[in-house]
Amino acid sequence: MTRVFLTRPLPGCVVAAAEAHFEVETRESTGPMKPAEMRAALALYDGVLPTLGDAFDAEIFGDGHHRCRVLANFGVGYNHIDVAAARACGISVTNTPGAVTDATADITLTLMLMSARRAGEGERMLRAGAWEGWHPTQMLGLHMSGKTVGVIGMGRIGQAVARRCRFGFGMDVLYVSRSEKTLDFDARRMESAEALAAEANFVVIAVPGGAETHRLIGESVLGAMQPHAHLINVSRGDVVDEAALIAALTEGRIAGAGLDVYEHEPKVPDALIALENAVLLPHLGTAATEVREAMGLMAVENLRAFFAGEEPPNLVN
Ligand code: 8YV
Repeated sequence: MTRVFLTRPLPGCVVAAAEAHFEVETRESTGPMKPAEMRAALALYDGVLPTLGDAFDAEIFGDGHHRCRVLANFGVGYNHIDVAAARACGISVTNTPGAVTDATADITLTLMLMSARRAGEGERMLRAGAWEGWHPTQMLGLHMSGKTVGVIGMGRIGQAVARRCRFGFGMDVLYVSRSEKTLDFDARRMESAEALAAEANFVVIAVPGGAETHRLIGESVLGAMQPHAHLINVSRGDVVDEAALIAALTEGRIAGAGLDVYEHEPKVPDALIALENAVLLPHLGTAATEVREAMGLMAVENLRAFFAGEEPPNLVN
């Protein structure tokens, strides 16, 4: 029987779906896999369902002799897996696009509103017993409706964010993307991230992550932003130069940042935590019951198709 390894405890319906097709074993830890665990998983199972944090790099794939034929990633981002090295030893990699789109777009809007309207800062003040009562100039933020959002990376998530901003908040949409997109709403493609940053009230990062987008947002994009503008990142932490962001926030060169991802999760720089104008969420992008179930079922369907000899619907290599 085909043996499949689930690298984290997953929702019951996902485990049941996997058990309908495979002999399933689950790793009980919620933390990232250690190198020895990843090597053992490749050696002992036909299919593995890894997640964010399981760093399947070239060294883990090693000499290329493994029992494992497929890594069905739980999540859309697969920058933790060296897909070329996987391919080189005959291992297919799949992901879960679509399942994560709306939830990630929703958390983006949460961050935009929280940052613009100083929601985290206000809640901290109230809980600290420091609220002295309403007055007309208390804790004023930026009004979001009717403003301009600049989306960097106009894939599924970028488009879902743009649509929410356009139709929910009447915002103008700018974007940068590797290719011109055919969109069902008005949006202006900009020639560079800097040009977008100069005009946007909100700069939203929705690129896929990985080597190509490492430190894409640094001094030059942050420096182009306006002092009232907010930077929002729901992609991968290393897309942003965190030191440059901390400097821009500390010096008031931008108004705020809303982050769901960090370069070295779960470590978040103390300097960032100390800033009142940073909204910091613990990678909650897809953290909703139905979404995690849908992601898991999609990963299991990729495994089922693969072992049935079909092309998995979400093959990335
Ligand atoms: C997931 C994400 O929860 O889908 C992604 O790429 O970043 C997340 O929101 C996480 O990756 C699970 O592996």
